[in-house]
Amino acid sequence: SSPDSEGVTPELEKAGLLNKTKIAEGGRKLRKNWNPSWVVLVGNSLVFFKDPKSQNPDSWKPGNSRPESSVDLRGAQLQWANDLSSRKNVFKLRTITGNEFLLQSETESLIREWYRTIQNVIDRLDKE
Ligand code: I3S
Repeated sequence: SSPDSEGVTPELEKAGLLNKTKIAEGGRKLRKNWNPSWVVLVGNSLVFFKDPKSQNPDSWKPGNSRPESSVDLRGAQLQWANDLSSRKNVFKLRTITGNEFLLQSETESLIREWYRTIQNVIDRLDKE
């Protein structure tokens, strides 16, 4: 990877469109509000964008679109969560700070691929 102002540019692992809702903030339950989100997995973070103009693989780079929010995957937990929604193909991501998100796709292969890729990052961080 090429150097930037932070030292090293993190590696883009994956980007794509998923449905997202935040269901807890710091352990406190929130009301669901499903929305499409452009999701970018880069370095140790999952970054969410809501602006449709962000839907390109470079959106996370400095100076491009502003993210809606960003999740640190260190210490995070993933689990399938079909019990938490009437939607199919849903998993829950819980951060170490107690923020919880549901991510969903109509396409099973696609959500499985996201689950696997995020879990790989979490596992890598656990070993550091
Ligand atoms: O788990 P819930 O509370 O049944 O989730 C549904 C509701 O949050 C609903 O909103 P209101 O009750 O605020 O109108 C949402 O529109 C639904 O999408 C939620 O359920 P799903 O099954 O889509 O996750």
